[in-house]
Amino acid sequence: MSSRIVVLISGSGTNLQAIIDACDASDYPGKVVGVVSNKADAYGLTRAKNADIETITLSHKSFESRKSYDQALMSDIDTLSPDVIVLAGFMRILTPEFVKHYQGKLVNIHPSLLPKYQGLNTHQRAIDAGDTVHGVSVHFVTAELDGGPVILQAKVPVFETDTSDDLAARVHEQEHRIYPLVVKWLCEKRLHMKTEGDNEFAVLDGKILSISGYAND
Ligand code: NHR
Ligand code: GAR
Repeated sequence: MSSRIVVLISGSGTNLQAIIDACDASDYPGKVVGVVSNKADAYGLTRAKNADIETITLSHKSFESRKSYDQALMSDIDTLSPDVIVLAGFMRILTPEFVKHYQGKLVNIHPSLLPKYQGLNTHQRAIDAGDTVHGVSVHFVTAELDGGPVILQAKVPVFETDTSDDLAARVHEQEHRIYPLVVKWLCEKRLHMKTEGDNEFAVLDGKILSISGYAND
């Protein structure tokens, strides 16, 4: 049975597009059944419409609190009966209640080699620090911002002449490769999040992944 994927976006949605494209393969174990944006002008909504995917726009600006916004977001998402929820450039921090509701089904792609550079502006921060290697991480979402267990990372070189945009473009190419792969593992139910006390782990095919995820070298 094909898994039902819901993608949350705030912007251009190139990762959404990579997942939509991957789902076109006849042997892909999931399909995108809905795209949810907190911004009405997100270009990703156009990508979804072009692919005949249902869209929902829910602006955080019409809510008094993060809690009430997330409650509305949850009920909208639940109308789509999702098996997998994918944050793809979704720019709102989610409440612990939201995260708990979708525990183990909710993943994010973050443009750094976590645990480095949690939060925003990651490419510029890597350049400013003089890093020669940068990259991207896919992780399970937990209440700790960008702190959930890493599933897969990809590395890119940083060149001396790089601007933040140069580096972002290089990282994006890798994002579009690794995100559809991780989503596939989730759809196939080969990937789980395991909780032991206060610690969480990513588990693939029954094996706990190292702190830098599957592609550890
Ligand atoms: N929510 C939880 N609970 N845990 C995570 O790991 C999350 C999350 C929500 C989003 C993506 C994340 C990233 O990959 C993400 C991970 C937004 C912000 C932020 O500061 C930080 C990290 C991420 C996404 N957002 C501001 C806010 O007040 C708004 C910024 C804006 O609108 O531009 O929510 O980097
Ligand atoms: C991606 O680079 C993703 O890693 C990053 O936003 C971009 C979204 O691009 N995510 C965050 O910074 C989350 N705070 P896209 O809209 O083209 O997929």
